[in-house]
Amino acid sequence: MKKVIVGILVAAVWLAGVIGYAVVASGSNSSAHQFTVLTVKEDSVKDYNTMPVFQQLADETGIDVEWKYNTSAQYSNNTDPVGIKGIDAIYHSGFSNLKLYDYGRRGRIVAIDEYLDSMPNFSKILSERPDIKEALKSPDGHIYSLPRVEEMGLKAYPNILYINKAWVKKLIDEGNLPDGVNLSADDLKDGLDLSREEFKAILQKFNDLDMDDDGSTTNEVPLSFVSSNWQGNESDLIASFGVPENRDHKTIVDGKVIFTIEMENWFNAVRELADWYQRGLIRSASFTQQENDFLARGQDGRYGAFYWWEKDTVLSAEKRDDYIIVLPLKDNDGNRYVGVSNELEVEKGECVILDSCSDKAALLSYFDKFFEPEYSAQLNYGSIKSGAFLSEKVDGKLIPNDDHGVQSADDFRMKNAPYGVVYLTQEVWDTSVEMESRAKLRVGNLESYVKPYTYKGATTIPNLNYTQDELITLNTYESSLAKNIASWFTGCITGNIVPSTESWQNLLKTNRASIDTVLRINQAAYDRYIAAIGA
Ligand SMILES: [Ca+2]
Repeated sequence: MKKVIVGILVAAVWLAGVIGYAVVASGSNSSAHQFTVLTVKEDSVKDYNTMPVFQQLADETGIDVEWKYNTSAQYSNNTDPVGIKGIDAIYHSGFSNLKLYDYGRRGRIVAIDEYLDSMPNFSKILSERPDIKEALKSPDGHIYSLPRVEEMGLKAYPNILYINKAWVKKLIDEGNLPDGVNLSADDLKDGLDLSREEFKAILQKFNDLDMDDDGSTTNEVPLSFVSSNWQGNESDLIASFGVPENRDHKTIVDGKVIFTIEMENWFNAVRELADWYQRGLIRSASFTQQENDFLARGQDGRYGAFYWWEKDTVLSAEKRDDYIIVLPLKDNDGNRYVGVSNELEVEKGECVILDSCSDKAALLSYFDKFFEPEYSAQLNYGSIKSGAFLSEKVDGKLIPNDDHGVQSADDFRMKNAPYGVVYLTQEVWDTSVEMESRAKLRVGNLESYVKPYTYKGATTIPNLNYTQDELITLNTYESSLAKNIASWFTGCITGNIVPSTESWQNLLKTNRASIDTVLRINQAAYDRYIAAIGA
């Protein structure tokens, strides 16, 4: 008996030792491999700390990250987020080129290129993609942030024109088509071919008649968009005048950086849109509303036509079939044009590591996993375990699950996907992750109805790598120039400024120094970029 008790005691002491050791081991482990990361997140998005994708990352890497949150409003109120105590990194930092460089050269954020030994995935990307490497460099040649790369070939073309087919059908049926417009019911399918003049005449009917038969002719919105928004803006309506327009009014044509506002056709477009506004075809709401207002107002099929990427988010389920895609509007010579946006598929300031981080290599080895297809997919769409993808792969590819019951695919994704640092390229779509069906639909629509009409020689301005002086100069000129253009543009269309040639010339004259300086710096940086990537 005594022996047994001694045995138990020995075992207990031994066990206590093991447990004690284990506690100490995991304790020291966690002090080395536990990090706190601040992320910018709205309350509607789920807690990252309980998301399965982050649990999977913790299991695989042995690195434990505790996520802390700022809403975007809180975050933007903080003028020095890098100074926040007790954090090792900032996710969704959104730092501009100038901010990255400023923090980087003062040693407050980490030069990530010095830790590539701990980052096999990121190293591979930099060696395979010189354009991405070039895009990420700061003026001193260092890389101070981790990027988001999502390549679908979509972002350069953020506007598709949709028209209310049911209303056009009603015009046909009731003999109310405008003079000179010849359409039959058979024409009313995706790819409707209209000149800008025909489109304008149809919008006039939408404005004048009671299209929805509710007894009022005042509640129809002939054409809607979200002015200067990144998608669904008025740029391609202006492009129809033969202008490579985008919301920055700045693009590259045949290797030359230009401002569209200097083109006579741009001024002609502004003058014509002022007329559309006077006639009630476009309304003041298009210049004041935000995305959410625009989407809410479109649900019941009140828009005669609108610009957006896809119609499903704009319309309630029962109204979607009422709308079809219109080809880019023909000008008087029968030509069609669309511009290319400067929305980039490589976004720079997604994540920065603070100098105060105690084990930079370990934290960067954790973030390096984000670039792997299976993690990138889950970060971008939601965790496999929460149902963002089907449980079985097909031909080695993750298959998105589009069915979330009563919840829309958009809603599900907004709540379940942290976004941020991802690497999703054509190779990934080909081999590892099936593109969402709505993304495939967008790609197909753009290929068929938009891209073939790109203004000749127009290309997106890539992520340019500026010198310190250039960054400071751009910072001085760019935002005031953008404000001046926007207020003149909106003022002319909405009737607060008379869109005379003199007024336009005066806009160019008063902003001449800014225009020339911005163009000169952009061109120099673009020329260096082309030389660096060997294009
Ligand atoms: Ca009505």
